[in-house]
Amino acid sequence: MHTLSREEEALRAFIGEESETSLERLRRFRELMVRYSCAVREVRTKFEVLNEELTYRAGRNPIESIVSRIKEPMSIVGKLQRLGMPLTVDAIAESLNDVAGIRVVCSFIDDIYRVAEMLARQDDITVVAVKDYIKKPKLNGYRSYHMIVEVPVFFSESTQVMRVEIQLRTVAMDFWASLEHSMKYKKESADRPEIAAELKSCAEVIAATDARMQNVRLRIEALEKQSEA
Ligand code: 0O2
Repeated sequence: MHTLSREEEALRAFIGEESETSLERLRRFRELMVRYSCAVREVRTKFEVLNEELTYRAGRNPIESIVSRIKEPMSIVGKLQRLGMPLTVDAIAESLNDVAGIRVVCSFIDDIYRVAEMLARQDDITVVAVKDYIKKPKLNGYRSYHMIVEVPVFFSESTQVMRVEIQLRTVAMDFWASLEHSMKYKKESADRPEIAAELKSCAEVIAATDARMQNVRLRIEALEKQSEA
């Protein structure tokens, strides 16, 4: 018996009964995903360009790594259902901000604000929302700088403005968030107060270390300037 893959299951939720209309919906779904994929590539390139230029100018790279992804069809279905939205292609484009996602891992906290500001200043970027979980961490200790941006993508016959979710964090914040996510995923025991408290305490140690590492870098830079003068 053919078992449905996660993508097939999700697509089936979208297309329902087989009919011409369903095929048209499937085509529009695939086209939308292509558009998100191109939008992600554009924003990713913008960060790569900034990183290359800043590395050349300052002699050190502010960005350690960039990862991008398009949300899995099953996760799209799950999120639309959670939001009580209809399972339609239009609902995806109108209601979801995180179908296209980019994670930018920076060396230091000030690098995050610097590259975020440089991106926001670009003519074709519109910042739709910002959540600063570095200045205001989540109760569980999560820290990151989140932006939702709109970027125009130029296709053969039209220009489409697409939304992309960007998460900027330091290497240390990324270490915490990745492990916290993998340990908590679908495990109810991970919500126990003593485990939550331990994770929060780790996040605070990491945040303090981030601040100290930045301070060390600033002191080294100041000493270098002094010796050049
Ligand atoms: P996944 O699997 O990483 O994609 P919204 O996206 O606006 O509907 P929300 O919660 O208001 O929902 O958005 P927010 O706060 O900007 O968080 C969006 C993403 O940030 C999450 O996506 C996670 O990737 C990350 N994130 C937020 N809070 C935490 C946290 O406490 N721990 C970790 N490890 N990551 C977090 P998803 O879709 O929830 O998950």
